[in-house]
Amino acid sequence: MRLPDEIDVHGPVAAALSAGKPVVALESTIITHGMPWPQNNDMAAEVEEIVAAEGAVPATIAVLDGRLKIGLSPEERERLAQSQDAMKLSRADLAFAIARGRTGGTTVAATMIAAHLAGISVFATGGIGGVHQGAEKSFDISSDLDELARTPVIVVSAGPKAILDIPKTLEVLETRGVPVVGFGTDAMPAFWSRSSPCPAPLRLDAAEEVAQFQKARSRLGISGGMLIGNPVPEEAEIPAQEMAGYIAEAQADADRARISGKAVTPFLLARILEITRGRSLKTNIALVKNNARLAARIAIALSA
Ligand code: PSU
Ligand code: MN
Repeated sequence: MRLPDEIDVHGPVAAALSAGKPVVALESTIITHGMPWPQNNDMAAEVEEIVAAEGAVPATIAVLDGRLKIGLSPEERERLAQSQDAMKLSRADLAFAIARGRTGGTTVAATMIAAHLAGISVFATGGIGGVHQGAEKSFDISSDLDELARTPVIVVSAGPKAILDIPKTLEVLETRGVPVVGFGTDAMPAFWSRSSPCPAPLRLDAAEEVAQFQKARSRLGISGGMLIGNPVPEEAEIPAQEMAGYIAEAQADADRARISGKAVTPFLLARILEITRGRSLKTNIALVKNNARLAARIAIALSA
């Protein structure tokens, strides 16, 4: 398949794709807007190592100086992690950054688009975007949800970020026809916490089962992505009742500072990091690593 001229596929990723070997896409908004330097770079490097140790090839996706990169060298990753003016790119502005020669981290939505273009069908992130608290007034609903409905990539997450309205996020996903699978759990995971009051709409317990489900969907011509909710490991969890207070405090600060649009999620994550004195960041790193491991296993099951 001939890729658009704007895309650069990193050598090891290109080799794996042409040999039909398992590849896992990784997003980069978590690097540019989700975590501070230098933990962002360390996290990104460790996540790639985990994917490789499982036997799949990691492809961190980002836009660097107008080039859509499918896989980064360690130098490129470090440059992105230190960049001060990186954009936060979603479906609306991915091509803008490319046309204007800009640099940016790709959100879940933009990473899904890029992964699908390159022929990658599994992707690991931390938590997806969704329906924000107070969305009935702000109309703030992440375009991650629409992308899950249209682009056939399996997204491995620790659930919707708990700063969101999780019941409304699940309702929108159901309306849009997106399967939401609790991995080894009956309760929908809530990012920093292993469970939320919402039941997981579907449950699977093994990577092979996820692969079989996605293969059945594609044989039936049911297009679109799938969301896996993989609970954060127990030892890294912050219980939901405890998180609720931190989230409410951060949300009140965001409201007072009139934060809106793309800035909301980065503001809340950074504020919660301050309020928990770094504990939320440790949990975030642990859950991303856990998701990378599962994504690699799913990619391997899909290619078998
Ligand atoms: N997971 C994390 N940290 C993050 C994100 C996910 O652990 O920062 C990013 C993803 O790129 C996701 C984005 O697409 O947050 C959601 O942003 P918004 O709510 O503005 O759509
Ligand atoms: Mn938003």
